[in-house]
Amino acid sequence: PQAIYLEDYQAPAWLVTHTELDFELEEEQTLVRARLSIKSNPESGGKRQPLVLNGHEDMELLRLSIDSQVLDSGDYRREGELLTIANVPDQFVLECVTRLLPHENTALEGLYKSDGMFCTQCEAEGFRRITFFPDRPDVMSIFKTTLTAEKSRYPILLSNGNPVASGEESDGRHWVTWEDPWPKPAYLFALVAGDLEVLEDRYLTASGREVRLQIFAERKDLDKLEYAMESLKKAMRWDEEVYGREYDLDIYMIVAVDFFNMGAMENKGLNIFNTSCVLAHPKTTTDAGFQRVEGVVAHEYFHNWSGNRVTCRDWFQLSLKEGFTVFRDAEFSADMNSRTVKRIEDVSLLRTAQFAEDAGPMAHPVRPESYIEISNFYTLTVYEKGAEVVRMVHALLGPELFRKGSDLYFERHDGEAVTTDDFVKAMEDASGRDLTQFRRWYSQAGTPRLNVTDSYDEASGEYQLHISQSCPPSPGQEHKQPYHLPLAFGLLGMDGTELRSGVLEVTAEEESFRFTGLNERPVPSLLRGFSAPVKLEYDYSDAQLLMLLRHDTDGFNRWDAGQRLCIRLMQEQIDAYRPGAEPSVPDALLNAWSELLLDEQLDPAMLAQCLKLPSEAQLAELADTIDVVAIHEVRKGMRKVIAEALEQQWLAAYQRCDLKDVAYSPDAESIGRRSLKNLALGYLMSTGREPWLELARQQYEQSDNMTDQLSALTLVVHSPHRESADELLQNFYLQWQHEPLVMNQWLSVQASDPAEGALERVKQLSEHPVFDAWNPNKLRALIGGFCGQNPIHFHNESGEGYAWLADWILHLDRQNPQVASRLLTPLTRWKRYDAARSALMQKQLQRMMDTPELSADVYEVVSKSLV
Ligand code: BAL
Ligand code: ZN
Repeated sequence: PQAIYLEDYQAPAWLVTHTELDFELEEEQTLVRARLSIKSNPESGGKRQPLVLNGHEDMELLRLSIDSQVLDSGDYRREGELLTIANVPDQFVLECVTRLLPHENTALEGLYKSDGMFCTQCEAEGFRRITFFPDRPDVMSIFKTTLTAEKSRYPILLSNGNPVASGEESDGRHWVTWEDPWPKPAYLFALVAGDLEVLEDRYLTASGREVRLQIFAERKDLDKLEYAMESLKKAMRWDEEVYGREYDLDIYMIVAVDFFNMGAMENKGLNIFNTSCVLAHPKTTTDAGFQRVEGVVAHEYFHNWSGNRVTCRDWFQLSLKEGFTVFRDAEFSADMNSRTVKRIEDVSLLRTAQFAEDAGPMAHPVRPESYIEISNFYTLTVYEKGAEVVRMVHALLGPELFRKGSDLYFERHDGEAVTTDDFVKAMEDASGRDLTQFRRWYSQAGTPRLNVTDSYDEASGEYQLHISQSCPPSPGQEHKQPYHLPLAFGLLGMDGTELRSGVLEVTAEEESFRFTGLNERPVPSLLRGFSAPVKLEYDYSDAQLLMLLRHDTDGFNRWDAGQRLCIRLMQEQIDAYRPGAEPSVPDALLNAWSELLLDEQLDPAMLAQCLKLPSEAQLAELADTIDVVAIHEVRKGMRKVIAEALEQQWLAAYQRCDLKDVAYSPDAESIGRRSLKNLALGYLMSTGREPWLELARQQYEQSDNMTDQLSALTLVVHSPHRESADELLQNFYLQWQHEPLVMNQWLSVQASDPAEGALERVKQLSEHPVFDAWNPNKLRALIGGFCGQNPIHFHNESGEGYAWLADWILHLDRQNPQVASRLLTPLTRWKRYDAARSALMQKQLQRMMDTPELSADVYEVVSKSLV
């Protein structure tokens, strides 16, 4: 497989102004007739070039004609993924007939079948599996699509835009024609054909246009669509109010499918969603699931402007739409729920998974410079770090100028395919700010480190912050230039009084900031709200951290101070770990936590965040060499100490937050109460005492919602009470075996169970009837659950976990390369482990590397990991 480079970008030689597609959907095959109106691109350098179209090797070409003249095989060349026609006029109509086998399409890219319905996934390069086309995002075309299928099996026929004609044929088949008036790249094309039910609603836009809203799903899931509909309407209103963006078609459709590689897809007017990101019902969906639905529905809706109306010039610019849209959906969720809690959750993900990506072999800038397979670049770096970069622009410009910049961006580039540089330029032009140095955030990979020291002169009352920044090397980037970043801060007195606050703009490798008129040496609260995606180092004393945990006026930093203290404590014990050693927790921390637990004024959601120990994944990310056993044992031991020391407070918190007699609601306050309640139950269970097992069992049996039921199940399964665990697992299975999304949870809970014999259990589960190796959600639940959420067993020193994963990757690579490549991630981190484990992981990577005919997806990740 060959790498593609950003620096080789050239404007398309040919444009497709109109695309007409005709799909004959049948059980054994689908015939696609494409009629493309093509003209040469005046901006591509003058000289007439051959027409080069993309077309997947597996796609069968039945007929090709230019202006009705049929071409024979001597008139064109088909090589790999490319079809080249040397001599074409300046403007012409190309007609092409292809035969597809959707029922055999296990890669779930292009046209495929999910549970008997036809659906598509074209981003990034799926359209080339449907017909021959210049499949690149800067070729934008007006689409008209006709679908014909047997009416009884496929009563619903959908595509982008508006339905303009329909009819019936004598043989029981029917057809519908859709027209999308907005030019779009092929990656936004979609179709769906199936026997679906629909939830309908209406939305009145700010300018008074009525939009029909439809969410389609299988009949059995019709009762799980209301929350997505409410979320959609909220997102539509929010985008009008916050960004001045209205919806632009008469219909907005969402379809839920169970077989889907991603979370969801923003196809114009016809979003296709993984069921896990759209279906929600109190009985089957957890609070986290409800929040995911709200966030993803909003994300895909926001793409209508940040992605569809203004799209990417090429796939190196993916963060143009993804980073911006993640920022938009995060702000939406913050406005709908608790802003601080949302920030804590997002930063936790960034610090564990994105920082780990930045430190691994696949590290890349937010705007990558090369790729072999673009599917490998739908990453936390492009999405989440990309969103942090947009957040920093927001912080540097302030909300008004940022809005002015986004207005200018949308106005200037509406209908265009542009670059991240165009986005930054619009922000510069609207604000008058120079973001030249800031652009390094797009081109340099790695997580910068900010080292902060301070000095205080009592006589003059002058306080100085000395800041130095650096960024470790990453593949292909040995040396980094300094970044421009906003450092939000506060200076606090030891009693918690806020003496100063503001935002410093850091630009130099080393610089100092001076503050005068301070009567005492302040405690700095640095990087408030996590104002830049960096690792901040400042030598806080325990007393300072405890003060910040108690008093910081910035909620995020209050949480962060507590986390820093715990991390320090845990790291000391991890470094000194000996099997059987008893972990300890200093009284100062226990007293602070006790105080927090007794403070009934504190928001339970925030409190729950503050009282969670840093995850094993985060401790691993921070370690020089990851000691999975020490991390697991120390964390478990500390939990037990904290649980026992504060047992009565945990019980009080549990009782205080119990919403027993109140009907379930996924509002922020109730979610917060449930999160504290279940955290408290978790600590109580950590004591190992019998009454709390009874309490958990009681919660499992009596709860009216999945959050409480699943929390109780997980705690019992992950406890040493095997008999109860087996009993509840069986009970849960019998209750929910007909709900695929709930069964994913059932698999995950077992896959992440730290008890002995985990690998044997997941091997057995892979033979269980609920497990379906063709379904990405099931693969993520079981294989992802074991390899990502069960570190002590995946990293068992025998290396059997590694071999099991490699067996799966090699199997899945032939079936669904995108999913295979994703699941591979844990093995790519081999350099972070001790010599014995890293040798075993490397051996499995080498075994994959030595396997002939790897997909480009897996080849890229394996080969880069072995460097
Ligand atoms: N564009 C792929 C799915 C998403 O990010 O919305
Ligand atoms: Zn997106």
